[in-house]
Order: sequence, then structure tokens, then C-alpha cells
Amino acid sequence: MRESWRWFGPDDPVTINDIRQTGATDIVSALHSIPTGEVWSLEAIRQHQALIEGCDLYLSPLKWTVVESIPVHEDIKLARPGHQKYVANWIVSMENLAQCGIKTICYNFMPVIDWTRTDLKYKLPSGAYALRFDQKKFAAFDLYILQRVNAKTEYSTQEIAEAKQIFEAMSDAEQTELTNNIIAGLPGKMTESYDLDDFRSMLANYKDVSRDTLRKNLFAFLSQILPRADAQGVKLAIHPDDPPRDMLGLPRVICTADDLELLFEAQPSPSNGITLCVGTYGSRPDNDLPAMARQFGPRIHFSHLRGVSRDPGEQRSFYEASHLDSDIDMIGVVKELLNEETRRSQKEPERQEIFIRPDHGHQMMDDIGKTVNPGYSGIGRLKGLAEVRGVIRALSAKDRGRHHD
Ligand code: DNO
Repeated sequence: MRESWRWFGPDDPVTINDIRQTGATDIVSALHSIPTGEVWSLEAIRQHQALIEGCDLYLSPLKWTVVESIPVHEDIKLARPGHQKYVANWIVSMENLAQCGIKTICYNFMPVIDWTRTDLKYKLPSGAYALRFDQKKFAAFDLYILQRVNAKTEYSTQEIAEAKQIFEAMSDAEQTELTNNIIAGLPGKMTESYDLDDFRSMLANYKDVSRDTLRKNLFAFLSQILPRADAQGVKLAIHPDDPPRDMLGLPRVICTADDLELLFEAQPSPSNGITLCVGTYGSRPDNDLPAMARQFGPRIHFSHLRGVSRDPGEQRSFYEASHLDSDIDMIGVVKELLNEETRRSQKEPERQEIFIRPDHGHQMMDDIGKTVNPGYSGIGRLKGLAEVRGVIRALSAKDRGRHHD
């Protein structure tokens, strides 16, 4: 297992020298300043790589091995006329990365909103803060702030009444905060809108796009990029839709094991793989994470490890719990990832270890009061990494010199 850590670039309050202290060996990063659809030039990649990898010889080296993410232009998702130039640019970026030795690439195919939360500072009984997605607040945004056409047809009478109550109790500042969290707020997101009108018009682009159409557009995109990825030894790792279900009338197509089966049936190339984002898949009760890790083992090129706790009454609402104490059997997942690595070492010795990273941490201790990228504070993620590292070491045959079930 290769321990990696996400770094957002020179403005990230958690610096490369901070990351060195965590014991992680690999960096997950992206050229966030390049607008979606434009080429990542060799020069820009090399400059970023030098920021990560250039250090005095006596320091522990870090290597930029995973890209998260090359954004996919909305025109590709919509298969609009002229989208071919964006596909061509995506391929050039991928090949430039490969030329610099960076060969694991995470991407997603979420229309308009990428990952979404309603609360970025949800206070836990410990006093630390977590991210939360509250389905009722989200409905209040959809129905009463965004006032999306047809939204009412997608909610029950009771849900509409609850959303109204929540909306009416919100101050103006709370409404603005909720709106910003949903349409503009989260780090690393691939799509952005500037205000509610802009957001409405981006949603409207999808009004005639069904799940089947979006899936078809994804497969068409993959049919063009996979042969080039194969040729370069690049591993593509699609990130699931977070939360994993249709939202705001938008179709979402990477949410469940069934979705992944369709993906691999359509595009069987071994470069076609996944980011097993345990927290995202685990925010649906019908996704069994150790079973998915087992079923899709050979397809897992990268994994995000984090826990979620769903609300007992409303399973679509959740908060991001500790890495080991949540609704997800994290130890079961780690066991499956280690089994997959054992399988690879026996059957495909040329294949790399699986890159993992601690995903989202709590804002805690010295993180509190600092400016942090929501979910990406230093201490919270370090706690997650340390816990997961303990599990890996305890289960790993290599460390204990004997095999485990
Ligand atoms: C959130 C992340 C997402 C993810 C992209 C993947 O923390 O998991 O931003 O990076 O959606 O393409």
C-alpha cells in the first residue's frame, strides 16, 4: 500500500514540508489554476513536480504519483458539438503527465456540482468539526433558495413541508452560507458557478440528459482516452459521484456496484479503473464496501479512505465520522485491498501497489481557528492516516512475517 496525501499547491496551508512529517511517501495533486479544458503543458507539470519533489538530499523524498483530478469539460459530459477539442486536450494532458512519470489519474464525470456538503463545520461531541450532508437542508436549498423548476415533483409532501420549515428558520447569512457551500464552496471541485442564475443555467443544460445518455457520453469519452492510456501505461481511476445519487435533477452514473459493472462491461481495458472512495460509496446503505473492494480489486488504482455515519432516520444524511469508527467496515476494506496486493504480487508482479490516501479529516486541535480547506486540515487527516496505517501494519503479512485470514 502506498500512503499518499493530497496537496492543493503552493496556497495549501498544509505545506510539502508538513506532509513530509506525516510519513506519507506520495503526493496527490493537480494543476488547479489551469482552466478546465485547457492543456496541462509539460512545462507547467514539471514546475509543479519540482515544488513537490525538489528538496535537500537528507530530507525524506516525496513523489507526485497521483493526479486528482484532470477535470472533464462539461461539453464532453454533454457531448456538445465541438467537444472533441476538449477530449483531445485531455489526452494531451494525460500524455504529458505520463511523460513526467505520473501515471495514476483520478477524474470524475459528475455534471455541474462535483462533491457537495451542506455543513462545513458540523460540531462533534468531541469539540472537533466534521463535514456533513443534510438531506433536509439540501431540499430547503433546492426548493426555496434555488427554486428549481420541477423540483417539487421530486420530493414527497412531507419532505416539502420539512424543507419549508428549515428554510423559514434560516437567517439571510445562513442561506448565503448554504448556497455557497453547495454551488461554490469545496476544495478540488472541478466545476464551478458564480451565482444562482449561472448555476440555474448550468443545470438547465442537462434538462434532456438522462442517466443513459450521460453514461453513453462517459463511455464514448473512455473509448477515446483508454487506448492512449493503455499505450502509456496510465491507470485511470474514476471517482464516484458524491453523494452517490441523482441530485438537483442531474443524472449521476457512478454510484453503485451495478454502475461499475456496466462501466467495465462497456470498456474492459485494464487501464479503466476506479478510485475506491470508501466514504462516498459508503454514504449509501446498499453499497457493501468490503464486498466492492473484493469484487473490483483488480480495477482499484487508488483509494480514498474515510468513514461516514448516516443518520438513523434519514439514510441520505450523513456526517464524516472517524476513519475507523463509522458505518463502514474500514478494517474489512483494508483487508481486501491487502488481499488484492497479494494477488497482484503473485499474478501480475509488474503491477504497482495501491495508492491510498486519508480522505477528509476532522478540523481539530490546532486546525481550529486556522484557515483550512474544508475536509483537508492537517491534524485531522494525520489522525486518519495514523489510524489506517496501524490497521495496515497489523494486517499486513509483510510486517508480521506471517499470513492472516
Ligand atoms: C473530495 C474529493 C473530490 C474529488 C473529485 C475527484 O474531497 O474526493 O473533490 O477530488 O471529485 O475527481
